[in-house]
Amino acid sequence: MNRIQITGVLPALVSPVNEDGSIREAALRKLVRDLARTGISGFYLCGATGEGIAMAPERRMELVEIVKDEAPGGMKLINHTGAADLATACRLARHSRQIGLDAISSVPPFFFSYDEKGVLDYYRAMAEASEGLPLLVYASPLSGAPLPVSTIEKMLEIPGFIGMKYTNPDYFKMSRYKKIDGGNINILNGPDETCALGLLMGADGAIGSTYNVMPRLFVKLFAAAKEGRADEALRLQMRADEVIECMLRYDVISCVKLLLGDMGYDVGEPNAPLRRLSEREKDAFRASIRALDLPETLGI
Ligand code: MN9
Repeated sequence: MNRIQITGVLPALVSPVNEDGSIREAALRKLVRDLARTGISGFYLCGATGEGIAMAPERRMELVEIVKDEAPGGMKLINHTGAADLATACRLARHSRQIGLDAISSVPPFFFSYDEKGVLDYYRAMAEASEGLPLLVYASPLSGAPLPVSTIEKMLEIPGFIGMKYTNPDYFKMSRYKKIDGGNINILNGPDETCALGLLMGADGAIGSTYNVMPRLFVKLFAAAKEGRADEALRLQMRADEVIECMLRYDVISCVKLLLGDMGYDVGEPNAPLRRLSEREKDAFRASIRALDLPETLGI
């Protein structure tokens, strides 16, 4: 089985929501439609940037159904189906199969400290519920359970397991994961700040929050890295990092949502109680972006 099924640039799509958590359908549809024209290869839904863990399962299902309906054929749709309770995770995985999404993904089980058997049982149950949809483990500092190479090797037995979304700037460690099964493991870079490094060190593609607002820059960066133009990839990375540095001073999800709002996508604020910017912070953030004077960096 060829596990390298997802390549290119995939925005970790923001979830446009109202105060009561309901989906802003028109904004979502417009965002998906426009981003799909920028050269990206798909979307990662309901992950950290997509606030899935902070949303009710029904809302998550509604959101992915709308995206499935709006996204042009050929866009890879990966659904983060992780939840603190296995029944919800399996329900979301089953739903992903039913509506024809391309892959599922999850952080390892969290809150309690699970042992390796617990971690493997969690992913196996989700894989079974999805009837073997391609499965990406989300290795993120946001989640507890450790994932040594030896645990990931055991996942090769799980039907559908293809690889990892790796959100960690330790690229030596990433390169050790990429050696599994002779390189037949799909690794997607997580940290946008170091996307070029991830791609140069062997990642097959990249998933990230800031690709919602800089899709074209990262599509160019991906091509440069994979065509051996490392200097060009690094030049683009440095440009993006000026923007990302401003976001990291505040909060990435809120800043991405704010920029999208300013671009005409009425995506609203993050779900409560996630961090929100005060009006002062919003103005200060906008001013810091304007001061960069980097034309053609931001934009869909
Ligand atoms: O993996 C995102 N990571 C988290 C995706 O949300 C934890 C990244 O895209 C970061 O938001 C980004 C900024 O730090 O690299």
